[in-house]
Amino acid sequence: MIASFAELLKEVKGSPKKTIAVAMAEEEDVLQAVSMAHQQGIADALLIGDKNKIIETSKQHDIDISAFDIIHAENEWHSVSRAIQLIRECMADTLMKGKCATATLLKGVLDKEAGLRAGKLLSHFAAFEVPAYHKLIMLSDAAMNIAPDLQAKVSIIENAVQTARMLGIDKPKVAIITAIEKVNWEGMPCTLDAAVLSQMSARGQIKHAIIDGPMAVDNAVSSRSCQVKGIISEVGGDADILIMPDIEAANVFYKTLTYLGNSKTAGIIVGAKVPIILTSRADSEEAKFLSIALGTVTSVRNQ
Ligand code: COD
Repeated sequence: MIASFAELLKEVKGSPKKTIAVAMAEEEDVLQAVSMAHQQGIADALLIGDKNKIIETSKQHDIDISAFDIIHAENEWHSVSRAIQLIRECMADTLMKGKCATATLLKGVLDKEAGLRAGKLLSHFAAFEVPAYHKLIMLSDAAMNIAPDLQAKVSIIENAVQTARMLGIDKPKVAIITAIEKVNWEGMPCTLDAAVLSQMSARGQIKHAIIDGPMAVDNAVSSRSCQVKGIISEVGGDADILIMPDIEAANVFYKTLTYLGNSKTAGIIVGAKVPIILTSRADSEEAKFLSIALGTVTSVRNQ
């Protein structure tokens, strides 16, 4: 079981190298991250974007990109579609977002003819190493599905569970996060979804996980909170995965951990033909590097 990013890196360094197609690679942090991944034997890269700007950015920040092929693309959309095409032609194993907008990348991925759909819902999966928690904590969906309904939540859970299992967590503990631990069907309909998801898990309709909800974040990560509130739960205080009610809650949680929680972060889109390394533009070079490691390990284990 991978319980820290150090363990993730150890695992990925012992795995076969993968090739990343970087869409709109003319961004300093992205070039730093792929260069570091190459130096550490984790991944190779194809840099797609404005060739002059890629070279200029690398020179300006003294980044060694000599090992990578650069494929010129006229504009943002051309960069995204060319990167996706290279994956479809098996020239690369994972896709990475460079300077392009998230929505542009996702629209390219979702394109029915030329995209990377695999016949199921795509969702964002993030992992955090937080000093206050005893293992990695995983989160979905902070970046793709805006307001998932019950059916979409089932798919989001299945994607997250599958990814956690690739990290060696055989039966992840999943907390369905809401503001309270009881059902309030009128005021907070997400609590009703949480109760249904929990029961679906108990009856084996969602497999390979232990799911409990509704749960507030404190119940999910603190046994003491469960004791105080009289919650008896296998998940309480030991959750591996937090499923948020919508993108707003998930994104606020993601950014709070990143900026105020002294955490390390990695994020990818799962459910497509290949993992998509997708970080926020303001995320650190380290977050981009760790996301490459996460994307690479899931690519290796997905084979
Ligand atoms: N998985 C699989 N198929 C999907 C998904 C998904 N998650 N989302 C949409 N589709 C399919 C639909 O079934 C349809 O066939 C087609 O894609 C278009 O669907 P629309 O019209 O609902 O989708 P778009 O193209 O308008 O938008 C899709 C986005 C993913 C771009 C949109 O949901 C979005 O903007 N999400 C938030 C992205 C964002 O801003 N993230 C930043 C937060 S950091």
